[in-house]
Amino acid sequence: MELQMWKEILMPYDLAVEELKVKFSHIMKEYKQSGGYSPIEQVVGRVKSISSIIDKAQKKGIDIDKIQSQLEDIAGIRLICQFTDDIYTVVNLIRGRSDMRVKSEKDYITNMKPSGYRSYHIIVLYKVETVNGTKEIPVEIQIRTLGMNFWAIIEHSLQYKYQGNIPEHVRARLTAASNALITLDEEMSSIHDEIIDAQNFYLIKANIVSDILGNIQNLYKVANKREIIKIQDEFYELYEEGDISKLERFNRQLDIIAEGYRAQAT
Ligand code: 0O2
Repeated sequence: MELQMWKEILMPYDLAVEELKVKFSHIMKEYKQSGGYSPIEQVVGRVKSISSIIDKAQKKGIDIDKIQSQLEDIAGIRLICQFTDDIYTVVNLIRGRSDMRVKSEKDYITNMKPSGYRSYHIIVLYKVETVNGTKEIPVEIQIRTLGMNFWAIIEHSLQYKYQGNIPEHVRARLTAASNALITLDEEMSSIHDEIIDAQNFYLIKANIVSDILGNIQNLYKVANKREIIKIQDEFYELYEEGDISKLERFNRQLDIIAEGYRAQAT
């Protein structure tokens, strides 16, 4: 097949990946903006390279003309989560969406692969609008924790280095690493609530600080310089102290001061 032909075939896959990256990133943003914790930590996506498509088609005995109907991971999205439980939250989120249809699911977390690979795979059918009309594209969504992702990336590189024949002693160490990561994921899940509290604390503080800085910036336009400098110094002191309730109280006072200036102006 000519390069131009490949490019045309892969175009809607590229569109599907780009659109889904935006959509999943937006889910993260929505959770974080409402001051909450996002079950998705990171979103990545890719269209399989032409050489990987040819390799995989050959390995699976798929005719090149049939790759579009028989290869389901040409378009791939990877969603990275902090905790194993988050993976199932994300799976439910995907199942409930109206813009993609779940075709199949594989739970390699409950049923780990013999290699030690763990991840949750969902094939969804996703519609894109191209200049040649609507196309329904299969997209493989891999959902894993940071630990599972770390292991898969390392193992993938070793597969590549040893051309699929990883020596037994390396394989044994990979299995040990996979077991260690299972323990790590379980350990992290057991302090799940504490970690989320810490992250929420950080987010709340960041939101208050951003509000305070906005208020100070607005006061610059209306208040006198000496008052602003006093407010700023007070803010730096409170920031160093790091007490959220004091910062909240300070922000409320700034709101009242700003309100007073607005009232004066009208
Ligand atoms: P790439 O380069 O990541 O795209 P098969 O591929 O024949 O095993 P199937 O049904 O096509 O079977 O897919 P499967 O096994 O559900 O998942 C395919 C993808 O999952 C792989 O794509 C990898 O990304 C990942 N994967 C599956 N098993 C392993 C594993 O043991 N180690 C690692 N590191 N990744 C795995 P590709 O096309 O193989 O590779």
